[in-house]
Amino acid sequence: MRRSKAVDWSLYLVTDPNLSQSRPLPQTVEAAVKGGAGIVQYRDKQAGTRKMVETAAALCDICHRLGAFFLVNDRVDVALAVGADGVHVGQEDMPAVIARRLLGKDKMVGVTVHNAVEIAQAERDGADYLSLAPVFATSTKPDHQTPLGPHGIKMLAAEAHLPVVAIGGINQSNAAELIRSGVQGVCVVSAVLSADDPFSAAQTLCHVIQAAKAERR
Ligand code: TZP
Ligand code: MG
Repeated sequence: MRRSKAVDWSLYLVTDPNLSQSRPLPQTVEAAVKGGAGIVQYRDKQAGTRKMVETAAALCDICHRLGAFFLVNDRVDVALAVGADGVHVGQEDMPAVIARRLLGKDKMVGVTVHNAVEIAQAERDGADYLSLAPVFATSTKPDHQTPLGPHGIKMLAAEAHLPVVAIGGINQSNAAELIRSGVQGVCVVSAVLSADDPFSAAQTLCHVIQAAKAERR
């Protein structure tokens, strides 16, 4: 993948249409990026295509204006329509190898993985990064798989040859432990979207993550 700047995986925000505390999503995303989120993934399993394109265009504009990467969950068509930096796909979404073919080599393709077999497959399929999920049980995604726990994350992160992030139940009190287990960054939904102050929530998470990374060096 060709990119004009390096990706800082440290804090990766995933959106959810049911969180965000009745604030407009673009406002929350802007606050989170200003607080330090370097990547935003627009994820909405309920909206129609028209609404997705409108929301994605607004979020993409905010992210690019503020220097963050912008990805769309699953929907290659929506990502292409708004000039997103790429897509993130799960094991039941568009196969990564097809997403790669449709998007070309210059866009980012991320894949959610739960085990070593899926890691190897995603790497063969041309993924740019992997998301290990879930670390902990979370009500944000009620149909999640069995939690891997920090130890499982450590084992799987060691298998990967690509940048790895972790997702599921991560917040200010456990982010450092995840970074110490070898992932490049953490993905959060509720810890930032549902916070009273998403800017401060993102900023505090970034501080915790940077301190854990400094310890690792
Ligand atoms: N994939 C695995 S867990 C999850 C997704 C999208 C949701 C994580 O949400 P939260 O609120 O950060 O636990
Ligand atoms: Mg998906």
